[in-house]
Amino acid sequence: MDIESSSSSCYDSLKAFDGSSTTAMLIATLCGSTVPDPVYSTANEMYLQFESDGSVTKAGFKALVKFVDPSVVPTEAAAPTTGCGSVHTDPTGTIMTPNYPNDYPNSADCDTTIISQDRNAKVTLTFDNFETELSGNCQYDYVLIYDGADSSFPFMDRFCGSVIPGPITSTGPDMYIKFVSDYSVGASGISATYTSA
Ligand SMILES: [Ca+2]
Ligand SMILES: [Ca+2]
Repeated sequence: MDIESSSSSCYDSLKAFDGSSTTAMLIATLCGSTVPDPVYSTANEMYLQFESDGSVTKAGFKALVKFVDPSVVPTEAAAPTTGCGSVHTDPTGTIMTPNYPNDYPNSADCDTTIISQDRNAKVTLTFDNFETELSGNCQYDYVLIYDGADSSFPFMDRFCGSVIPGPITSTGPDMYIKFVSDYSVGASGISATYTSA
């Protein structure tokens, strides 16, 4: 594994999607020279996309593909929970936690990615409602926002509780939003709209 990276992001990258194209959920964005843990799909398809930017090349990667029985996939390595979270490519849209406006489930882990088709656009996320379990450092239930297509991009903010955060705008064309809930105490959750312009 040797793919050009910076300290906080990937200049060149190998992306793995949980399906047959880039419209499937993004499972991993890989770069750097540390051999990553195995990447698992949730079903029988995985789409890999290697991209290099305008300068600096490295040796690249070599990977082994194995078809395995789902029972051997480690739980902690399994792809993110499906059925919540999504990939959005429309210029505007709505994002909600599962069951909204009823309480979200415990043990949710929802990954939402907004990918602008206009690669010069920025994404603005506006919260319309925000009701999540409040905890001191937002360690129980929370939302994380990253300034790019996944959590390898710069972290922007972390929210919990019931104060509606102000709008957040990315510096680039993509935004990644992760919602996590713990094992107890729910709330009505989050409703937000985004615009890409
Ligand atoms: Ca490069
Ligand atoms: Ca909770």
